[in-house]
Amino acid sequence: MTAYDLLSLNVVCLAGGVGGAKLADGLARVLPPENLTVIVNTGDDFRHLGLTICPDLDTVMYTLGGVANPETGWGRAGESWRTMGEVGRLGGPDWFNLGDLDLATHLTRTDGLDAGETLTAVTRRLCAGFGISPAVLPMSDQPAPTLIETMTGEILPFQVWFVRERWQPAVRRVVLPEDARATTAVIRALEAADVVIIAPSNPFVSIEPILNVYPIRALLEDVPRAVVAVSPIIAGQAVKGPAAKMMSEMGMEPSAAAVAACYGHLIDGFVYDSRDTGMTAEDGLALLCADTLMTGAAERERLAREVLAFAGNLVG
Ligand code: FO1
Repeated sequence: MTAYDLLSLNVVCLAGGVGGAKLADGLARVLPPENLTVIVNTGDDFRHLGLTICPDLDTVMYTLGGVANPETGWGRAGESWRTMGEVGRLGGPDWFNLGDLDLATHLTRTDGLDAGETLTAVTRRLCAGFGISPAVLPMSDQPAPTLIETMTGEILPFQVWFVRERWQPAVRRVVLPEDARATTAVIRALEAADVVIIAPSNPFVSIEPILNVYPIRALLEDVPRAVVAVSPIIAGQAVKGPAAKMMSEMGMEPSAAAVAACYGHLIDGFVYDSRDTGMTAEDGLALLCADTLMTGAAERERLAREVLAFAGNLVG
């Protein structure tokens, strides 16, 4: 495929938090906006201080909008914390940090949802406010909360485990809802996709919650679409967050090869990092070795181009 042909591919990116947002941003720098849809995990969403918080949608939105906090990856750049400070002083729950600018997003979203808008519609409106052109879609319009079962048998809401407990309680399994349904927008985007890119997000708490939403997994299994995943594990370690720790706790070796095995026959191609060695092709899985550490905008764009060229060759 020529570089020109690659730009005419319809691309869907499945994304969780920071890693997903970075690759989505790289893709947005390369593709015409009408050819890119980002489907985002909403399993992390929760109600807090009376507000609906959608951390992964916001991380993707702030990153594509160029307003993300570069140090944390989540939240807004140039943030102030006066409201949160006062919540803490008044004895309110201050374990989940909501900055003053970030609060504007949660207030606007919650107000829209309370007025009967869908999450898809309110996300479109928020994206317009941040000048974002590609479609950013929540995986579902209904709540589809991810739960964490710890080794002690305790079941924790995702953000309680992730932020309040700093992902320290060892994980026995991730519990996903059985009745989650995709939106019409998500189904249409996947039906029209030539290529689906699974971003370097946590396979268990970012990507699996998306695949678990009916009928997303079945749509990915449809042969004409090429499905390519990018490893979030480099040399046995997660670039960010608990993926490697979870793999060890759930009885897997923390490695790029184990991530590829988790996705199994769902993927046609797998991108692993150049710092990894010993990855060998199995069962006809195509492999690409690339520098996957997206340290800046130029690296995001370069990785996006390499992944697109790789995926373009796999389109059936
Ligand atoms: N992550 C943290 O580790 N600590 C926080 O206080 C925190 C606040 C927060 C506020 C808004 C938001 O959109 C995300 C926030 N995150 C925070 C990140 C977040 O909850 C996780 O990184 C994701 O859910 C995992 O992808």
